[in-house]
Amino acid sequence: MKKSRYLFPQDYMADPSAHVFQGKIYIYPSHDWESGVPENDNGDHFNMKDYHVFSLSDIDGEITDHGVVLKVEDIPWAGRQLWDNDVACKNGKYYLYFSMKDKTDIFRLGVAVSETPYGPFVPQENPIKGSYSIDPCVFEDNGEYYIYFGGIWGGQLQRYRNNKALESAAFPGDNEPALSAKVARLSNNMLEFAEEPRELLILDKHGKPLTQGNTEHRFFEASWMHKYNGKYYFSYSTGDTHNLCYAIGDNPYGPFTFQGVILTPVVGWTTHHSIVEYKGKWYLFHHDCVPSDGKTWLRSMKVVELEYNADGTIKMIEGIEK
Ligand code: FUB
Repeated sequence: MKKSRYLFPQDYMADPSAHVFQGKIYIYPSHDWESGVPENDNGDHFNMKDYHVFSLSDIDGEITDHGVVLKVEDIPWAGRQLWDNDVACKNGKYYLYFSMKDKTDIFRLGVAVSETPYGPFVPQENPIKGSYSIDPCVFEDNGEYYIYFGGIWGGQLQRYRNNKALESAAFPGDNEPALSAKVARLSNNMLEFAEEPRELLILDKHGKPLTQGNTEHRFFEASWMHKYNGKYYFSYSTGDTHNLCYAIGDNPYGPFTFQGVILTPVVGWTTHHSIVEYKGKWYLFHHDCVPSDGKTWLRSMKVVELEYNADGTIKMIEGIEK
């Protein structure tokens, strides 16, 4: 396996969502910076204020920084903290889905639209109706588009059940089914949920839902979906245990059966990724905090080749290379 490489050593970028558009890889990261906000369990120190777009036409080649494509101050409903984003293309238009706190400090999902994959992106007046929590990922399958989202702790998912806000945040007991990501089909115009978000079920090998106490494997944040040999691979971060894990299903809604770890913990608290095929090879885009000497809020994006075993399982990658 080839070593990973840092993609943009000039600045701190995290949560890279990579897609192939118009024959190139486009990367949509979060843009970390030193805002001075103290570190806490809510993730207030991840106080990002804009997004850049990057592209590559050769995986080992030079990266192009397309500059700032969306800023907090341009978003009418903005409070603070532009967290992870993702982009989908439909009928020649590009839709950027992002997570941000509104003016009442509640995370919502927003959409911004562009004529090109490299922006600038024009935000909608309001967040997606009925949206909550963080980390949107959009996946196209047979002409339908599905949005995956959610994140616990600072991502606020524990404040909801069945898409309704609770009186107060609550986690399931350790032996109860874990809180998990949500999935919804998008409307034809890509700007709304076409249906109530559904629970994304991750089952163990015996068909039982992963439990909240199974912290090494249960969902925390950072949803990603890709398809390989006709199967649907849902991957995610386990947050406080710092693994990237995956589960396989037969359709975009699941259920998904847990398979294992894709990436062992990296230097830094968060781990977040995307998986994409380019010119016949598969790649894992992710981040770590090696260049900032472990500052969790100053992350650097990387890429490494991802390989499959003959049975479709993914070969585990070491987060800290020897
Ligand atoms: O970048 C801010 C947050 O950190 C993301 O939304 C999470 O997935 C974690 O990577």
